[in-house]
Amino acid sequence: MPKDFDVLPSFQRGTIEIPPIPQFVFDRDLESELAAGLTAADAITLYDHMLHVRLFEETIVQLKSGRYKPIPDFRFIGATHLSIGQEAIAVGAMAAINPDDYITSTHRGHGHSIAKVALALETASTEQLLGFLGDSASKYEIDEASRESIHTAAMQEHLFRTFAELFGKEEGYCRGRGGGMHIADFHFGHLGANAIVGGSYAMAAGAAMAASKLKDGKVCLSLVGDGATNNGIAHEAYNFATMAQFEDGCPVIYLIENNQYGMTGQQVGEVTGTLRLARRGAGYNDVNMHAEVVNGMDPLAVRDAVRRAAEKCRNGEGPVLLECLTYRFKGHSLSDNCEAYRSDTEECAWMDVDPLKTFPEALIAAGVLDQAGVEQRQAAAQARIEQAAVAAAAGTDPDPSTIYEGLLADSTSENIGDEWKTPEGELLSEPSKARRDGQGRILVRHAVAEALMEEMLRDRRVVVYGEDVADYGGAFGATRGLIDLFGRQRVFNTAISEAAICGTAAGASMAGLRPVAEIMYIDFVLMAMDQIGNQAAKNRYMFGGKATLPMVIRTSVGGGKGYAGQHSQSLEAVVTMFPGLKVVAPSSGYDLKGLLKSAIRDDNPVIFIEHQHVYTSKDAVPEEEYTIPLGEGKIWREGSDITVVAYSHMRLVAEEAAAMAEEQGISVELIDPRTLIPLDEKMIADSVRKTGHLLIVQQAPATGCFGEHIAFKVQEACFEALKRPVRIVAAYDVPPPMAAPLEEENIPSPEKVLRNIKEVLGK
Ligand SMILES: Cc1ncc(C[n+]2csc(CCOP(=O)(O)OP(=O)(O)O)c2C)c(N)n1
Ligand SMILES: [Mg+2]
Repeated sequence: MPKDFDVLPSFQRGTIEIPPIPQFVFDRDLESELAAGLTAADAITLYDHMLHVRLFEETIVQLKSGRYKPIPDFRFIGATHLSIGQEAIAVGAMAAINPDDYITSTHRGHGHSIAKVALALETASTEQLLGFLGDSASKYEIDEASRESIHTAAMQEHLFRTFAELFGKEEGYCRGRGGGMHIADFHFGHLGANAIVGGSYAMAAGAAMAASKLKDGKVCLSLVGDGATNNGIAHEAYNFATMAQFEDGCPVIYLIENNQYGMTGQQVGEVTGTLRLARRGAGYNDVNMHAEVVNGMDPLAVRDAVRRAAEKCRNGEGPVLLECLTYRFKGHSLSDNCEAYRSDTEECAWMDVDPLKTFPEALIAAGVLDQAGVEQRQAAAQARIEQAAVAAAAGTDPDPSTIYEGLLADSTSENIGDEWKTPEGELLSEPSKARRDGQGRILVRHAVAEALMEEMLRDRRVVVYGEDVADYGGAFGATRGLIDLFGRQRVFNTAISEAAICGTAAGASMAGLRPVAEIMYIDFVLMAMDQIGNQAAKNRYMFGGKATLPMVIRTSVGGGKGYAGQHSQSLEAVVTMFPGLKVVAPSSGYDLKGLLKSAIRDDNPVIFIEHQHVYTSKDAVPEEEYTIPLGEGKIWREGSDITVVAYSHMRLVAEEAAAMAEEQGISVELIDPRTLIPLDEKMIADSVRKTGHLLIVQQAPATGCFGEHIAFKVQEACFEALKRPVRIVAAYDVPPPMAAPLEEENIPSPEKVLRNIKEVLGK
């Protein structure tokens, strides 16, 4: 597919001109904002919600100390990362976006969460308010005819759910699974707070990308700390979001809450080389990501900046980078009293510009409220907070028997019918399937492309991206041809940026796309482990079973090609260890196509492990529609003496060994689990009950491997059926070596498998 421009040699002398980055452009005060259209009621709303955030967190201070009088016996556990001092950002920003816009938040996110929902409730319709309240509506005395009455109840319920989450209660936003550092609320686009510093950077870009591709007009506001901006994922996400090929921009606003410190490391003068983090925007595109520096102690300035940013994003000019200067008045958490690393002078100077001091002063100066009015707002907010805290403390403790609830979605996109079908008019060429040989066989890598093509035709939410997957068709040709059919909107290259690839897939999947991302070699998933293990795997459970992540990460395993330590590993055990992921490792073209289609339709994150030796083999693959359910193994060969379990390429190796064994009078039952998670434990155990012997064959090294898990599950299920110890044929506990004799020794061969079959049988 032709690109818009060629990269021609050009060696013109000159300088790179970087446009200036504006600072503190907002030059209005409350009075001029009122004159320009802000209503007095809106101004009071800003104040009210800043109060809610402040008083909520001051309550936590008291709860932690055990001196909160309304619930004196309550024992508060969990993290205490308070944002006292930073309220102007949370409230100013949320007042500037739409109720259904997305946000991502941080470990210091109570304010974001309180403000996001509170501001959304302000403009929500009666129907939306009732929808938000759900069954909880019955707890409140509501006059159904009065929106105000319903709104009051919804706001109270919101504060209650927030406390309840912090208290680990079933009624909490995430059913007590997430706690204060992992609050999310999917009614109003809160995609989750993140306790991994920088952890949501890529997910925010992914959610924004989804909004852009689905053309739903949403933006994603991603709140990040100053400390987070130095993490690798920040840079990968900035680059991802600014890719020139996103012609409609990527509607993400990165709002850095620069409270001057990471935990204790100081941004200016210590852990970075720059005075302003907004300057980093200059590194990513020629408009500096529209970066600017904002007074984060002024809710009106933040509101103004985020408004302009959101408008830019909606106009297709995103992303935007805002640095809001602020300060946390408390320590990093309540176990930090700040003495070790900051001065009284500094603290006092910032407290002078405390928004909870300056904003009510401005309200009084502008005649919006008088002193009594301010005090009345404070007292009313305090009463709401107290009522919510007391009610939440009396909430329901989760029943331990529900511990698995919310881990995996049991839904798929199986029954979507034609709703999301790709319209023919959107196709750039005629869809065609791979040409079969006389036995109906195709190369396995063609089976990958065929599965992708079929699923992309069936569902326009399926997008394919990764390194080199577009014009080139992927390092192994598995995506070749897709771009000619679907265009660059749905098949696109990314930078070499594994964490961004996986993290954006997670974010995009939470925002309505069904991404299929490619990681060239499984060795490189280690670059993306936070995104896979801490984000994609956990988001559903941590957020109380409310998030759905229909995403697939396809990756390949090498080995046997002399590529050595970093291109030949079998790292399946690195991904099977995270509850919340499904893991598939097919060994034939037929299985691969059917399983990949199921993986794409599954509503859970699936790691789909292909094998480079399998790609180049041929297999009979029907052209007709079929899928294979995840979690079902396959018996490749029935036998009675020994069960051999092998997956991915090792199934083919084991097959050869089984054929040799048969010639020697040994009957092998060969099982390919196909899906590692969930594992078809029953099929394996039933077989072992029949044969009494088990050999597991894998390409990965022995220690800490997935084979050990299979062995454990078998002894758990049918120890009594085992006549001899289980054995695992594995690679040695070394990084894959390059030299051919070493590599051949390292990867299990049919001969080695046969030898082990005989040894297990005592022959
Ligand atoms: C990847 C990672 N490294 C370290 C930590 C420990 N930690 C938690 S919060 C924090 C400071 C984060 O600083 P910043 O991004 O500025 O946010 P702030 O706490 O100032 O709001 C650190 C180091 C973590 N949670 N995640
Ligand atoms: Mg900070």
